[in-house]
Amino acid sequence: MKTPRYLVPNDYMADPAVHVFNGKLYIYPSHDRESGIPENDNGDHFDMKDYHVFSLDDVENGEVTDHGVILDVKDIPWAGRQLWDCDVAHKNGKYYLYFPLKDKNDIFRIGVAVANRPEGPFTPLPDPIRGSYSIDPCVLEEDGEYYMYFGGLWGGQLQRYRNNKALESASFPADNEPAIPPRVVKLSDDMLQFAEEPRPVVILDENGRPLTSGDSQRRFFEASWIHKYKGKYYFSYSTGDTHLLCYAIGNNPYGPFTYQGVILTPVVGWTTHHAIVEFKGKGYLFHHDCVPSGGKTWLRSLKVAELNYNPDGTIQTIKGEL
Ligand code: FUB
Repeated sequence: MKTPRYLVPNDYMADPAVHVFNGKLYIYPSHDRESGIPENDNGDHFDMKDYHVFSLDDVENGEVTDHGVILDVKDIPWAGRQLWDCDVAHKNGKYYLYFPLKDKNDIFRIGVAVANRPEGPFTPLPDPIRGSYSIDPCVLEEDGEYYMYFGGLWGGQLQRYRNNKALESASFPADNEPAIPPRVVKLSDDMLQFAEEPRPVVILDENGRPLTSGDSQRRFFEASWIHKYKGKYYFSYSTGDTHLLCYAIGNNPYGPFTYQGVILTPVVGWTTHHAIVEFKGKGYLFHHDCVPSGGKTWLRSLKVAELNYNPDGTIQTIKGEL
């Protein structure tokens, strides 16, 4: 694949989660829209109201099928506002859509909706997952167990929690202290709850020390994704205000993970967010940028580029279009 490809040129879609189900590639993005809400650090302008699912058989040239709306905020009983980045997992013939949404008190929780097919429609449960908080869930299946990674700073509210308890007020560590970690948690057998308390995902530097809060070029901000390559676990994420997609490698789903480098340099827009998938023997980076909307940070467009590894398992950095 010579140049990256826009996948849904007639609408604004972002934050792709991508999986191969029944030999087809399915994309579950956020559905951006013009809300008229002014841009702020809280992300209020990302006021999304539904999800679509897309499928394709050939990443490089194939037609992208839009299967339409699979979940609408008006059908979620506990909804306040803002459907952000979701993910989907498959177990025993059912598909589980995990989505972050603010509840009626404006607190992000993670909800679940269930379908019999990857194309949905998905039926939401009446309540969010007990003990869930913050944003950007992504799910790994490993030997019949499912692990959810989640979290996001600033508008994603992760700075409001310590040891899975809500703080009186948000708190950021000093620059030389360990950065706020994303979280990982095993899901219950029925896929509808956490099976344990969420644990911190520790990202270490080359000397085995946790990345610090002041290390804004490398520390976690949001957009967790996890994939496996040659027996290793690759945890990738966005650095938020420094606009990089980075990755770290570990030996098991709980980590720790050791920082390796940049996957994608900054793109047009503020957020950067992705999914990494192998399909028909090739690696791909699904992501978004704001080139088609002329740089409006809340109107993002889905894109795919080829992703390649070096012989030592490191990822070759892709240059974002600026
Ligand atoms: O789409 C809303 C938020 O923007 C996502 O949840 C973040 O990861 C960022 O892409």
